[in-house]
This record gives sequence, structure tokens and C-alpha cells, in this order.
Amino acid sequence: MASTLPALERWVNDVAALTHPAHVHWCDGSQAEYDALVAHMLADGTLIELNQQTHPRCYLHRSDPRDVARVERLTVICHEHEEDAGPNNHWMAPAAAHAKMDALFAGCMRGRTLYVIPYCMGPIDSTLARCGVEITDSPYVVANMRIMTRMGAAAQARIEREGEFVRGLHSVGELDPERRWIMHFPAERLIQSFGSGYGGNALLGKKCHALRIASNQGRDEGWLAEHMLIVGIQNPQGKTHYIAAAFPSACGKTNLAMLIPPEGYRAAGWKVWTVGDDICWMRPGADGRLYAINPEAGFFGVAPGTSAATNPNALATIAHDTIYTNVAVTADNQPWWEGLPGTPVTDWQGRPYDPANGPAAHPNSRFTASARQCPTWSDQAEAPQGVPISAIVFGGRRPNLLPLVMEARDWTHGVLLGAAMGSETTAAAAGAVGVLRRDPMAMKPFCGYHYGDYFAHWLAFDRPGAKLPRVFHVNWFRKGADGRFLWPGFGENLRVLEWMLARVEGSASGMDTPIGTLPRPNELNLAGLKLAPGALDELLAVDRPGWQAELAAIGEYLAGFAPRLPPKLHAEQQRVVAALATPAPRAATAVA
Ligand code: GTP
Ligand code: SPV
Ligand code: MN
Repeated sequence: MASTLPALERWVNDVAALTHPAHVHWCDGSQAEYDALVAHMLADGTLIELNQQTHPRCYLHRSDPRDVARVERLTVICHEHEEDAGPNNHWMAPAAAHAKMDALFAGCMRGRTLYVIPYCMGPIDSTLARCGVEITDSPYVVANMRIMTRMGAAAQARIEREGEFVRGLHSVGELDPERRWIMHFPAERLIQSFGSGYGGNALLGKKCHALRIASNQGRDEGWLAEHMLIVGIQNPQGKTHYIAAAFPSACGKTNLAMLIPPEGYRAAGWKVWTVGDDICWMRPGADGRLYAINPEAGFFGVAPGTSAATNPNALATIAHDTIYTNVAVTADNQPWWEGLPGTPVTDWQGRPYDPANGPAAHPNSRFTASARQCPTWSDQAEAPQGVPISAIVFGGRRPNLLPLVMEARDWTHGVLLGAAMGSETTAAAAGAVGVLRRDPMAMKPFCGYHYGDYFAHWLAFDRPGAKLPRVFHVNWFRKGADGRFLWPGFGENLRVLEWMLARVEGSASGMDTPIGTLPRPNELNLAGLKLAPGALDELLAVDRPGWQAELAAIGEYLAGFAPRLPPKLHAEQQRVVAALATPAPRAATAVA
């Protein structure tokens, strides 16, 4: 099968002429094709069979040990003008980037098969969905793309009907960390990635297309491409509100998207429905509300920390038909990582496990599984019109200052809360872990254009007729003096979501403070929860001097986006500065 679309046919031929593959395979996305790929990868050692009794059709892939995470240093946005990429991105002129990439791709697929992967990001019949074609020489990438996207014949038919698609060219090359680039050409709707086979560097539908290119498409077409989970919260009366939440990589999106209500909530009839765990595309509907789809069809989730105590839904999802990458293995050949019971015998590199070598599973080890395997997969997750969003949540790993939850006073303040986000870095990207950095809207590694323009795009959604979601900021990662988390997190986070929905429905008054609206202490349902003495006070305190310093740091950070920083956002930061300088009225008892 080739294509009836001349532009697609021509591009594949051009790439083949450049890369010299031994074979060209057009993927149809069928089960038979997947099974054949798996058989081929088992034969050549790319995949290792796991215990088929406990984990039917589950396989392990060990990546090159130098290729275990996204590489932000080598991820580049090639706008014609450097200013359009912004200080938030690495930039290279398109012509120079093309020359560099053409040289790397020349002859790089000799002896290999070139796979053509037509895919659709979003429900195949959704007007919010967008299509792409990835060309790769990695069968591991093909297998992952089949799980993560709507891949194959149906996507190709849509592409041929529409005549438009994002092009993604990928080769693992020699996996040399010094010859590795992830280049984006937004004007050409083109991605070129060389030298890595891992996750966001190689599964081009995910961060490269659905965030970096799509953020440009969304800006042009009036929608938002965000690093957000989407979750439906059904209350005991049967009403479901949808929440979209942006947390940086490895900061809890998958876990919040699949949360299991605490016992008392379950008994009362609360239910949680998973719509997406990583990416959200949103656009205003005819009624003025924002409607969201999950462009993905699967989860590429963090393995470590996933357990029966933290995320039983994820465990159920990945019990079968799952590809594991860089996890450890037990004596009876089951996948293992830190946080699971039992003991590993083989580490993620295939060595006998020795604690002296570090964790058994790589901290960024992951599972790839179809979303349909998730017990809480929403019956609205594939709805072509998307789901209406009632609340947007921002959050990150902040060991201090940031309260458990606060609400923005309006949309502009909400955009400031998002733009001011900070978080400790994690193993999801190469580099130091645990370093606090600003990560506006959790999009620092993924916004495909100047952050100043991006903030302006966000602000522009506030227009006549808009019925925008309320905006919140949460922090599950606040630590006490002993270095332990003050808040138990995971399923207990529903207590905080319940307060947000009470705010949405107008049934909680909250308490105004200079930094936003916080819950009154009696507005959080803490029944059945054992918190350390004083923990709640600390979680909901507003440390005025601390916030004055924080606002100054935020102001300095945002000034780095001048001259493109929207004046409205600067004014909003100044408004909060002024509010913090005003003595607290007597009633606002939580303000120190
Ligand atoms: P990406 O896939 O990288 O975008 O990450 P993610 O945001 O989906 O993160 P994920 O839900 O996989 O969580 C990452 C790590 O944070 C895991 O080890 C979780 O166990 C841990 N985590 C998630 N939620 C919480 C929480 O509420 N509290 C605490 N303390 N840890 C959490
Ligand atoms: C992230 O790093 O935010 C991920 C994993 O979700 S990756 O696909 O590698 O981007
Ligand atoms: Mn992510």
C-alpha cells in the first residue's frame, strides 16, 4: 500500500532516496502487523518476553543506557526568526538546521526497514483531531506509536481526504549522544529527529507534534495544545465535571487522571473517569465553554512509584498487552520497579541487581499501554466534540511556600498563576534532578514559540461570550521540617478537587488572600484522613514575606520575555505585589 495523496507519496520517496533503506513498509495498524513486528523484535533481542502467565503479551525493551529520557539541550525550534522561538527555546535557522539534518539522514537507513506511520492525534472523526505521518527506522517506535495513537489505514484515509498532515522523520542513527537532534520546523509543519530511540525524542506524535508543532497550529487557529491530563469527577448526584491539569513531567498527571477516591468518597458514590494523562487540546465551543480532547490513545507512563497503594488503575491497565521500557525484572521474570513489593534480580541494564549501581529500574522507566485497558477509561474519552472543562489546574513540585490549593480571582490572574509555575526537575529529562526551575503551564520543554506570545494567546481566550473554566494552583509536594510530604497525595487529592468543584458550583465561599482564594479550614473534607498535627495550617498558610520574595522573582522571570510580555500580565503581577503590600484586614486570619 502506498498513497493516493501525491504529497505523501512524494515525501516518502524523497526520504527513501536520502536515507537508502533496504525496505519500505507502509503501516496499516492491524493486529497482524503488530504481532509480526513483535515477533521480529523478540527474535533480534529488541524486545524480551516477560512472564506470560502473570503478564500476557507484555514485553521489555532495554534502551541504550545513554538514551533514557528527553534531551532538552538538543531539542530545537527552527522558526525563521530567532525572536519567534523566544528565550524559552533553543533556536537554529531553518536552512542551517536542514543542512545539518540532511547530512545526518544521508544513507542512515542502509540495511534497515523504513516504516511509514500514518497516525491521527485525537478521535478519528473529531474536527479537533489532527493527523501526521512519522517515518522511522525503529520497529520499537512503530509498536509504541500503534499503542499511543490512532495509527494506520483510517488515519491515512483521513490524511488523503484532507490533504494535510504533519511530517515527522525519525532515525535512531547510531544512538550517539553527540549526534542527536530533535528539530522542529513549525512553518513547514515538519519534525526531524535523529540519534535517539526514547519516548518524547522518538514517538513524534507525542511531544514533538501534539505540543511543539500543535502549539503553533493552535495559536494560528485559536485553540490550545497543553501538557495537561483530563479527568472527569462524578459527584454522588451523578453530575460529572471535567478538570484539565498541567503538572511538569513526572509530577503526577497520570496519577491524578486515574485516581481512586478515598473509601468514604467511594461509599458516598463519587467516581473518577480518565480522559487523558499527558496532553490536552482545547478550543471554545459554540456555548463559549472550552472543550477538550486527549489527542493520544495510550499512556506512556512513569513506572517507578506506580503501585497498588498509589495507582491501582494504572497497575490494572498494564497487566497485559504492555511494552515496558527500562524496568527491572524479578526472579520469575515479572517487571519490577521501586515502589512495588518483591525483589528485583536484574536491573534495567540487564545486569544482576546490585544496590551499589543505583535503582533497579531507571527513574524514567516507563510503560506503554492502550488507554482502553484502563478500568476508569471515560465513555466520553473518544467523543469527537470533546468534554467541557470546568476547571484548569496548575501545579508543580514545590517543597515550600506554595499552598495545597488556591484559586485565581479571574482568568488573567489564572494565566499569571500558570506563567509563574515552578517545579523541581525530574528524571523525565536528561540533566540534574530536584533543581527548582520556572516551568510556565508545564510547557517549558514543549511550547513551540515565544512564551510572551504564548501568554498573550492564553489571555486572548477571555473575550465577550466566553465561559471560561475557573483556574487553580495546587501543590501535592509541600514538605515539612522533617523533609516528608505534608499531604498524603494520590487518591486523597480528590478532597482538594471536591473543594474546586464546590467553588465551580458556588457552594464554597473560600477565603480571599492577596495570592488568591484559599479554602476556609472547614471547607476541606478531611474525614478519615490522618494528617500530622499542624500540617493543615502549614498547607494553607500564606507566608507574606515569602510571597513578596516570590512575586519579585516572578516579576524578574517574566521580564525576561520583554518586549513580548503582555502588558496585562505585567500589570497583574504588579497588582499582586500591591495586594501583598497592603496590611491584612482582621478577618483574613490565615494571612500572617
Ligand atoms: P509525565 O508522563 O512525565 O508527563 O509525568 P506525569 O505528570 O504523568 O507523572 P506521574 O503521574 O507519572 O507521577 C510521577 C511520579 O510522581 C510518580 O513516581 C508518582 O508516584 C509520583 N506522584 C504522583 N502523584 C503524587 C502525589 O499526589 N503525591 C506524591 N507525593 N507523589 C506523587
Ligand atoms: C514527559 O517527559 O513529559 C513525558 C515523557 O510525558 S516523554 O514522552 O518522553 O516526553
Ligand atoms: Mn508528559
